[in-house]
Amino acid sequence: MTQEEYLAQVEATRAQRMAWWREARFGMFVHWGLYAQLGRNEWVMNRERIPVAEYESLAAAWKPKERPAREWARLAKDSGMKYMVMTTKHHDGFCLWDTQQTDYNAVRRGPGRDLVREYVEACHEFGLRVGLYYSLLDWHHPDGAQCAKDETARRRFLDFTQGCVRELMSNYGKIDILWYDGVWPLPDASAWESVQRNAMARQLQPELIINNRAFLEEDYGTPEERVTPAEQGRDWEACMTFNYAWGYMPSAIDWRSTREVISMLGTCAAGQGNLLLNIGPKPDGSVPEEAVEQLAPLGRWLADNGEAVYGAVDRVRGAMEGGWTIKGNVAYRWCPRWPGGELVIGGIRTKVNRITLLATGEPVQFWQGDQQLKMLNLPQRSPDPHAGVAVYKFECDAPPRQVLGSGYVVL
Ligand code: H79
Repeated sequence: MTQEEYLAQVEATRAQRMAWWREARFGMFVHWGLYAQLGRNEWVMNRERIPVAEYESLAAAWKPKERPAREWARLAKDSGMKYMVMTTKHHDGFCLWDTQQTDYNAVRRGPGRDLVREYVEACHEFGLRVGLYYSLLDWHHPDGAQCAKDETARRRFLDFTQGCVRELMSNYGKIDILWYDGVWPLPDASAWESVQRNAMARQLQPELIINNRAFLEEDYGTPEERVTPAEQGRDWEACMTFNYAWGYMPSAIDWRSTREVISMLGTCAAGQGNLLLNIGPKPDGSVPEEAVEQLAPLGRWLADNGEAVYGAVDRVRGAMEGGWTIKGNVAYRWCPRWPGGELVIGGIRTKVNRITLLATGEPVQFWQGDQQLKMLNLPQRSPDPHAGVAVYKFECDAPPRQVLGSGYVVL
């Protein structure tokens, strides 16, 4: 298959392949590997210049508990997440699956079992879509750096890379997402043989969704540690840490709050994107308590307010000011700051027929003038018991529009 044929096929099948993903909104990222034992982030081997042989000893020492992936998947499900993405190999090169490409893997070393298989089974058990993260960059493989300088090394390393991806796409049943990362040190898609590898992956997994981190734009963009929408028409997913570290790092003690995660979800839904929120499990696989603490109320909040979050949404930018998500003739007003008895909204240009509190369906009295809409007789305290973020559903006559601008001009 030529590159043109490949790209045409990817384009032609995208809408159908991405249908579930575009409605899912929220996924769990899991960074788990040897580095968890050091507890100083997933870049520790590079940042502390740990010799390969010394770092390798972590492989023999790693003894995770029984099937921690079930814990992650249960937590993801209860938190309102619809899919997961797990590191099968991070930049440190340790493979969490039963690979024939290297013996630096979880079956042959300390764990003595296939941690990717356990993860995939856990996703299935809890009804979650399955994503596999794979780092092209490899600090352990002898050709991982040499490949940039030596064609023989590059050939060996690419055979290794293609072999790894072939196994991941062949041995674990249906895989929903292939999440590449780390393109150092090769310069482009051609050097990484990305078209060949992705074409192979898609042949093995016809429904596969692939991210944009192997020098091909593929299915979606991946802003990291920022929630910035892509241009209209381009799918995107913000990958975000929970405590400003990807791998387990007990010293990283500032956790994003439930309310911050809700705010990120709002920005994603307003921009037709997804949120991939990370956890970095401990060496034994258990989830840091702080993550569970913030996710528990989030799950309850989503159970009440999911209609404003999941499913096909329209872009807010250009239609409304911030603080909304929209679907057709319906607008959802997110209220993280509670004003008390009356809420006044300016500049709504569409006739509003009905306003209800999304969580309960309880109608709200309101008055709509030309430039102002006043919601009346509201409670003094936020009616949302989970996170203090109430959502109101506005049913309108037409696709909602709000015009405020920076000046004060009565139109
Ligand atoms: O897997 C996570 C990161 O390890 C990986 N992508 C996410 C999903 C990633 N690889 N490279 N980068 C992110 C960009 C590189 C950032 C760096 Fe640094 C800045 C490398 C060195 C300085 C971050 C901060 C890592 C060490 C210090």
